[in-house]
Amino acid sequence: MTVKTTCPYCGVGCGVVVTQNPNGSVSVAGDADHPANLGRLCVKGAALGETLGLAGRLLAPEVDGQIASWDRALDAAAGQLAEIIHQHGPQAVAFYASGQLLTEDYYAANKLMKGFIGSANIDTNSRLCMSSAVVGYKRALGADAVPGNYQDIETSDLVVLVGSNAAWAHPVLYQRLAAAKAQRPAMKVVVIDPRHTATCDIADLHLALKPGTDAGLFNGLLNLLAQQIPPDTFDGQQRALDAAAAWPLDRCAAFCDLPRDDLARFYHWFISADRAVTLYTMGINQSSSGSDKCNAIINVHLASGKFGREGCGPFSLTGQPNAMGGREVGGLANQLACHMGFNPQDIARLGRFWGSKRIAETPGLMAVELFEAIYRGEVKAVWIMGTNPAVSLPDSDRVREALRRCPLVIVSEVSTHSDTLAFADIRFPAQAWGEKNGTVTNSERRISRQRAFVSAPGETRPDWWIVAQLAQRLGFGEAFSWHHPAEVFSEHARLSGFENHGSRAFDISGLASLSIEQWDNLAPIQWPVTANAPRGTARLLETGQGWHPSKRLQLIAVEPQNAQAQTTAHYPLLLNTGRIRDQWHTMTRTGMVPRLMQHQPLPWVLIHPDDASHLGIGEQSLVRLTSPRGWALGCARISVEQRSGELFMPMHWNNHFASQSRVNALVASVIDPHSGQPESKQTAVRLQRVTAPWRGSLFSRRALELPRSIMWWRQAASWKLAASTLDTGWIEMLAGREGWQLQYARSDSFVHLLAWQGATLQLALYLSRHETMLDEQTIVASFDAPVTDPAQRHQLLAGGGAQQTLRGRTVCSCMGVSETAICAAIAAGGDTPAALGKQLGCGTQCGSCVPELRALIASSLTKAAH
Ligand SMILES: Nc1nc2c(c(=O)[nH]1)N[C@H]1C(S)=C(S)[C@@H](COP(=O)(O)OP(=O)(O)OC[C@H]3O[C@@H](n4cnc5c(=O)[nH]c(N)nc54)[C@H](O)[C@@H]3O)O[C@H]1N2
Ligand SMILES: Nc1nc2c(c(=O)[nH]1)N[C@H]1C(S)=C(S)[C@@H](COP(=O)(O)OP(=O)(O)OC[C@H]3O[C@@H](n4cnc5c(=O)[nH]c(N)nc54)[C@H](O)[C@@H]3O)O[C@H]1N2
Ligand code: SF4
Ligand SMILES: [Mo]
Repeated sequence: MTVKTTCPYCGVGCGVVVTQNPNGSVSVAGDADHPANLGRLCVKGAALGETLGLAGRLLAPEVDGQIASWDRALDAAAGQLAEIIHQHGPQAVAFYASGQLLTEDYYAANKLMKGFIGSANIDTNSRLCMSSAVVGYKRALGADAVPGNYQDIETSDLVVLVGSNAAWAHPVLYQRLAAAKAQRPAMKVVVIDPRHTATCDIADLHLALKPGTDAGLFNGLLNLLAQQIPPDTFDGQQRALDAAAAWPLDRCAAFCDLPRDDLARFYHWFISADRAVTLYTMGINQSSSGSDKCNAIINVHLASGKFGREGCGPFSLTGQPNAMGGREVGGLANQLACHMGFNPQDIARLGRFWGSKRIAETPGLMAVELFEAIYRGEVKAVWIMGTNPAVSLPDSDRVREALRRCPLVIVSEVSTHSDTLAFADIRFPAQAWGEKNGTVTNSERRISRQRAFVSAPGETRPDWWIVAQLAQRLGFGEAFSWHHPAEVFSEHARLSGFENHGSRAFDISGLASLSIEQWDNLAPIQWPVTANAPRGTARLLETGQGWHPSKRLQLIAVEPQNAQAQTTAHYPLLLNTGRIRDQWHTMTRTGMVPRLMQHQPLPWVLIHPDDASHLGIGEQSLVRLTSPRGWALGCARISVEQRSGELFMPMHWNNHFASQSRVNALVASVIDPHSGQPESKQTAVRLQRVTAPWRGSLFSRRALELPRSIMWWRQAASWKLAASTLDTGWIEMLAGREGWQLQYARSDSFVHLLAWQGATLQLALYLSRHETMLDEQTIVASFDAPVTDPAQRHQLLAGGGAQQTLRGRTVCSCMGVSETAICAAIAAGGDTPAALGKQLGCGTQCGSCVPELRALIASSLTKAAH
């Protein structure tokens, strides 16, 4: 059986074809007919089949740690919510939702909170992601609407990527861009990022600006464009141009810490290009002045006429698969549904449509404020759906304390590897990708279906159903009496067109009368979808009109601000955070897939060589980062890709995958005043080398609680360990309790230890003061079958098989090709990615390792030249 669905990871929104094989396994391929990816997939998408197992799934409702029936769990949740609302009013409860919910789920949650509970305290992880972009669009265009589409990126003359590492974060879109540039080399690509990232691989120019200074850079460009704009073309024009006039080239170059000539070249390219697209993501949004930065970018596109036509436009890439859908349903605390706002007309309109007199009349608490209010005890109940705030919010130790204090925490989850679940009084098991049915909207406004292709396991239910059941128990049954997600979608579509008449950009009324079958078969389509545009709309702003009452577009005067995080003598380095290629967010879904752990198995900290040598830190040293908020551990990677004085660390590792590598333990909860988005990209920290002479690996049949003296990082079936002293007492105690027999090999400088239950291996520990070679494959395989042969047991104790091979790090996750193999092939004359691909297969599937292949070739050529 073959089903077409949509990838549940990034906002590119790739179409996926899933085939169920007769042996029960599932194979996944890119959908050649889907306009977002035209058949391509990245490694995360390609590995989706490997995430479908039930290990680590939350499968039954729980109340106070006990498994419960749905009725009991829903009754408990509704009863306690109702009690808190009764005693303290609707403002004392909150929902915290996610851009990974489906539109139908999201619509239901937003309707319950804003329409019936009567508080606007529903916010979402999109606050940490897209909220600055939303403010930027609303201020400039009058609506939260991404004007362009993916083809515009391919047909542009100049593509600028600002604060975007698309090669890793939006890989398929990046591959489309790379292919377009290869076909039309005159197209220019500029990357603006303090770090030299994989995205720079195709760049004609990389501007490694000082973090947080992007608004100065774009103000400088607006200043040069000022002459081109006829007077009074835009609202706010004079003020914006006056603000920009203070930013001549020299000041910009100094402010951004960029070579003057490089900056001038970029300005020249932008001004002289007929068509330009600027892609911007978290390096822009996640800032204490992110909204202004978005407008600084939109300003230059409006001022130069590079919008509303092919190959042009400001283009914020959405992060999550349905961040856009969340914005459509009004999932942010400062919006109402379907692009409505907190004005009397919209409030009344929603009341009429929903048949409710309790519509929230004022904006609710935004994510950071919300968890602060929980901490202070003002919000007494929170329902978290599809997000892991104990890991992803800034100042996450304080967030954890807030959750500990909160009288009622309800969590809807699919995975037991979510740190947030530990704080839940009530747990609802949600259906996961492949089990649930609904729609998502990608970065280019394209609505696609996620379709179920396996039956839902255990007691899992769709998120919209859970919300509707709870609403019924709160007494709002009639408004939540849907039987199928298509009914929810249809209601949402009707609302989008309700009394709209072109005043709200988001209008999918053309889809309101789809039957269940038509909804099920819905082909990807870009909103707006209306009677006038029944087949969707590829591009907005083509008439030059926006959605402000005046219909005019607006330039915003921007006063560039520095990041609020400033280094001090005590915290002298600036920490930047973000994504790696093969992991998704807090790892709950990608952390257990061995092939996704191979590219970067440890949370590294990228350090400039000058800083490293100054601090006595070597490659692979264990390092500790400290900020006024907390600390985290990582593994040093020394590289000139990083500016000196700055560091980078991935955001992914949660407490199920590392003892303490949560980057948000360090980040302060500083926010943008307009969007409420945290400054997640800049934190002042101190860096120290950690001395841990004992290093090694642990393999175990089941997850274990390790003692605090051990630092660890989990990699699917194994744990990498580091410790300052040797302690095996905890294993001896465990073995005593479990009745395991222990087998040792040890000296002053190493200990190898196997725990057996009869012939069954339970645990294998290898710790040493020196580098030890382990044959991990053999060790892992030894857990699968009894080991009776004493010689075999001895070999295992020594570290695995007879011929120990060091594969080295995996570079190409799709084809499983290691760095060692690649370097050998380069040494033998394979000097292009294509040649390596032909020989080893690397880089021939999703292509996202090609930048790294090129870097390996370059570095081995340099070595050869010396
Ligand atoms: N592999 C993978 N892909 C993902 C995700 C994932 O978890 N894993 N998550 C998805 C989500 S939700 C999102 S939001 C997107 C995020 O996609 P991106 O925003 O592309 O990813 P990040 O790594 O967070 O940050 C992008 C870049 O911003 C740079 N940066 C930091 N500070 C500044 C600055 O002051 N100015 C500029 N110009 N740049 C700066 C960083 O160095 C980094 O390279 O990725 C999506 N795709
Ligand atoms: N320092 C720093 N912090 C950051 C960022 C950064 O760059 N730097 N990026 C920020 C950004 S852009 C984002 S988007 C956030 C992401 O942060 P989170 O949203 O916290 O990250 P996820 O791991 O995606 O959490 C989603 C959770 O939902 C669960 N889940 C998956 N599918 C379903 C479903 O269908 N239903 C339900 N109920 N649950 C489901 C998953 O198992 C997982 O636990 O992190 C933000 N935090
Ligand atoms: S690019 Fe994004 S949507 Fe496409 S396959 Fe990769 S993670 Fe999925
Ligand atoms: Mo995001």
